[in-house]
Amino acid sequence: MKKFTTVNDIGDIKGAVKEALEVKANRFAYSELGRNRTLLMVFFNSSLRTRLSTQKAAMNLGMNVIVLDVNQGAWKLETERGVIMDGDKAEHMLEAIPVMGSYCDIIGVRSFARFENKAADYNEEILNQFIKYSGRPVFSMEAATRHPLQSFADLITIEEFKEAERPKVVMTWAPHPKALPQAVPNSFAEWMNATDYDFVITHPEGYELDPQFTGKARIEYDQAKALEGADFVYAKNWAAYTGDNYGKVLSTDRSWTVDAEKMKLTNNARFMHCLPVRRNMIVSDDVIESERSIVIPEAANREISAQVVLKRMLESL
Ligand code: AN0
Ligand code: CP
Repeated sequence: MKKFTTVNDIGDIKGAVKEALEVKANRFAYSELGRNRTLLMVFFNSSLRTRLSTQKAAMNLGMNVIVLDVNQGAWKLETERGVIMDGDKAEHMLEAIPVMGSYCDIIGVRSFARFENKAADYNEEILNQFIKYSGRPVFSMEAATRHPLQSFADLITIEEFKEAERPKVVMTWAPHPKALPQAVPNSFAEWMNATDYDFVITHPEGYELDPQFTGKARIEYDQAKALEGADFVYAKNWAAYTGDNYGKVLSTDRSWTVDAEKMKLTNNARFMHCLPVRRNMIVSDDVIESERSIVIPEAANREISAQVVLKRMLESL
């Protein structure tokens, strides 16, 4: 595998889950595969889970790991070509990226949507420059439009916890005080559409996502109706995508918060969230603490999804 940025890069999804469960059962089976290989993780944004789980996955494979927090101690990077660099940015990405590539074998990049320019975000301009100029296999650690390591971990988690062969999975928008990217919901939708699950998305009007991700999913504006009979409730906030509202917070309506009353509408559903989560905005304390909440095993599976991706990349070096 030379690139991991979308569900398409993982190939057969059933095979990927099978490989993930094998890795999980024996996570040190390939501890020689990464010997003398170096992973560089480049963060333009904060992280807890991605940083720790991806580093752990690399260590399980015997790799060395370097982490660069671009905003803490690195030179400020110019991303636009043709700019007269007389401002505060000391270095251009066009030099920085191949230099980074020269110190490693595989690169992971976290670069969120900036909400300044919709086309730049949705063209994945930062991530694509890494793919083009680093000379290394590149994987997304959440880019502007997708978070595939998260969605892969979510899929593994659903496969582990599902009781029905074809579960009903409901992704619900929930309120949050700040504008958050669409990467997690886009990506989750893209991965759920690659399964045969009954997949429903619910959100207030104005929060429609890009149809290239929602695809064949059923969209239901009535949250209570959407939650009826759900086996999994996947909560997430995102900022508006459509038109001039791109990147805006249109609502912080707490009637969309997932609480115990909402969960009663479901088929005793499991509660999921990618974390970090704001309690009593996205989800009530009692729901996230309930025995139906699987947010911790979901986060733990981030190590597994990362290890499958790194293993496949190492195998193709
Ligand atoms: C990010 C987001 O919503 O994309 C990261 C989630 C994994 N969340 C925040 O910035 C709070
Ligand atoms: N879920 C997730 O990607 O978390 P971090 O932002 O902490 O990495």
